[in-house]
Parts: sequence; C-alpha cells; structure tokens
Amino acid sequence: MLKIYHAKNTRSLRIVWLCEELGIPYEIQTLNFTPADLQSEAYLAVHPLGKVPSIDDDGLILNESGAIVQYLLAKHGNGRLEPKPGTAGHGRFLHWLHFAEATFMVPLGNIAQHAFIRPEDQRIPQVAAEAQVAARKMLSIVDRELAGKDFICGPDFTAADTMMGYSLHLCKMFGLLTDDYPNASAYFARLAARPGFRKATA
Ligand SMILES: N[C@@H](CCC(=O)N[C@@H](CS)C(=O)NCC(=O)O)C(=O)O
Repeated sequence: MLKIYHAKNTRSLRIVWLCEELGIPYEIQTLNFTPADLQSEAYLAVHPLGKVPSIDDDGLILNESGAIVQYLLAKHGNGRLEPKPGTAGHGRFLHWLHFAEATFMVPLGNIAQHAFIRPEDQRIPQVAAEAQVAARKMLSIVDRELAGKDFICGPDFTAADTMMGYSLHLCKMFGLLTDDYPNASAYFARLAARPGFRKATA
C-alpha cells in the first residue's frame, strides 16, 4: 500500500488531501517535525535532505510534493482533478500547481525560518520583512486570478488546489491572509471546508 511520510501542518498534507479526494488507499508514517525524526538515519534513506513529504509506493520512493501529486494523478486520476492533458486549461493547471510550490513557497519558507523555526539568535529580521512583502505580492496575484472563480483553475476543484491550499494554509497561519484579499480568503474557506482537507490537517 502507498505509504505517505507525513508531519502535521507541513507540505505532506497536500498528499494526504489528494489521496482523500481521489479515494486512494494509503497508510501514514507519522514523523515529528524535529531533527530527531527528519534527520534520523532511517528517514535520510528515504529523503536525503530529511524533508517531507515522501512516498513509498511499492518500493518507488518519491520526494517533492508537486512531483508526487502529478505521479498520483497519472496513476490513479483517470482524468479526474485535472483538465485534459495537452489543452490550454491543462497548461494553466500546471502553471498554478507549480507556482504554489516553486514561487509562492519561497517567501513563505523564509517567513517560517526567520520568524518561527530558527533559534532567535539565528533569525534575520530583514529576511522575514522582505519575505512578507513578497508573500503579499503573491497573494495579490492569486486574489486577482480568483475573481469570479471558485477554484484556481475555474469552476472545478483540481489537484492544483491541493498545492495552492497548503500555501494559503501557511498564509493563514502567518496572519497574511486578511480581508485585503477577499477572493483568496473565500477560496481558502472553500478549500478548508472540504472533508479531505480536514482529514489532512487533523
Ligand atoms: N520542494 C519540496 C520542499 C519540502 C520541504 O521543504 N518540506 C519541509 C516541510 S513543509 C521540511 O520538511 N522541512 C524540514 C527541513 O527543512 O529541515 C516539496 O515540495 O516537497
């Protein structure tokens, strides 16, 4: 059975959520978000950097949340949760799926590190401040994109929403997802009400 290496409130919730949405059977290997678990010899054999998520699908080990989402969709989606490959809609779907991690998570990761995770004497306030500005700019872009749309690719929920949903989950936790972004706020409320999201964040 598919094994998901998961730590609470991390990117691995994207994978648990996607499995819930697609009805893919899975088991969870829970890790604490601590060096003792993530940097253990056993877990470094699964992910050489000691990050989550990882999956083990009958011996195939994959890291990188976006790649895992695309792999699981290709294997189990049967056309669900993505536009038809090769269409303009699919191109936009890939854009938002990757924007959520490759672009949006950069400032959010810096905020996490320099406002919360690192010991105080290793935090650089300037990095956190600049990251807040950048994250707000990205929130504006997402907010604009969502005008008149229920989900990031249109009227239907797609796997790109599981990727974007985690980025917005962090924005919410960091106090960035305010009324200044009404479309993004309503969108996140819509995502957070889905049973799959609730299961993945439990
Ligand atoms: N690009 C990777 C990033 C993975 C990542 O940085 N995960 C974080 C949790 S959200 C982590 O495990 N950090 C632990 C660390 O950096 O030590 C992905 O999308 O899977």
